[in-house]
Amino acid sequence: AIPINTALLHSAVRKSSLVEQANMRIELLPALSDNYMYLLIDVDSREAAIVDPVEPIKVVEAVRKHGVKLTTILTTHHHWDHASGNEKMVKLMPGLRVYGGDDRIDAITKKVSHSNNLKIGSLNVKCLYTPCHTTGHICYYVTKENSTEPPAVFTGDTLFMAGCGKFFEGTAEQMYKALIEILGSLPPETRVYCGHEYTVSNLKFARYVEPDNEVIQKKLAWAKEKCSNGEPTIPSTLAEEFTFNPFMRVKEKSVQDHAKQTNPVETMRSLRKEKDGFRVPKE
Ligand SMILES: N[C@@H](CCC(=O)N[C@@H](CS)C(=O)NCC(=O)O)C(=O)O
Ligand SMILES: [Zn+2]
Repeated sequence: AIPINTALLHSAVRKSSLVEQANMRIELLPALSDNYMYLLIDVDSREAAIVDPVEPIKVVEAVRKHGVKLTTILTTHHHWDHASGNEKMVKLMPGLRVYGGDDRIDAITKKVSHSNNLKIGSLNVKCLYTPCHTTGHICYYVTKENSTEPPAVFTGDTLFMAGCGKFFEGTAEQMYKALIEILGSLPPETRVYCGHEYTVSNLKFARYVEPDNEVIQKKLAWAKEKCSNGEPTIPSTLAEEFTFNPFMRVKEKSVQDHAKQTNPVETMRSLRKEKDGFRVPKE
């Protein structure tokens, strides 16, 4: 949780960015100090959805700028830095459908569960139930039929670029299932849009876990450069995550050796515990 006053200061200097893929357009909208909201647009129908609209005014501006019809809120989980904008969003744009996997989500109109499908224009959205950070966490996997472009997945606070969410309401078994079995079996080219800009601090932990992994060193230098320009490091791809994210690499010997474990789930448990107490170095 981030205090409101510093939050507003930070997001004023963080730039938005637009990614076009598969007749879907995704605008990254920085919010609070390090959150992301994502405007997902179906180019064919000009229908749009917003993921975790914690700053509704910014969403309204983006919707106007693109000239699209916002029909849907996709909520990843009930925490205030993701869901507390829902009520105001619905007041500003009456009639919005509000999806989520938890009764604690403000203004929810439709509770979803694993493998539920919904449509944003011609885009298919599949709900992936990934409890652990919270018991009702949902990731949203977006595809477009007959498209050669990669799909997208909105991972909230389950999978971060180079990291994962804290296990507030779940276990290492659940995070293993979420990261390795559910998200990890999506197509490797799938673009990953996560809930926070934590990439630099996550990669510093990754470097501590695997000091000899050169991919981590390179990605960290790249991410620092991006952040110093106020630019997002998002999206990554699932294929990339398997090369530098320690929580996605719990089957790798180097990561297991660091954790002094031989079992992937125990490695997951040990890494999370270690990261909870990790002091991120300045450099
Ligand atoms: N370590 C976070 C502190 C804030 C925090 O605890 N964030 C939650 C999500 S709202 C989390 O799950 N963080 C993952 C982590 O610290 O590894 C940061 O880099 O600012
Ligand atoms: Zn969060």
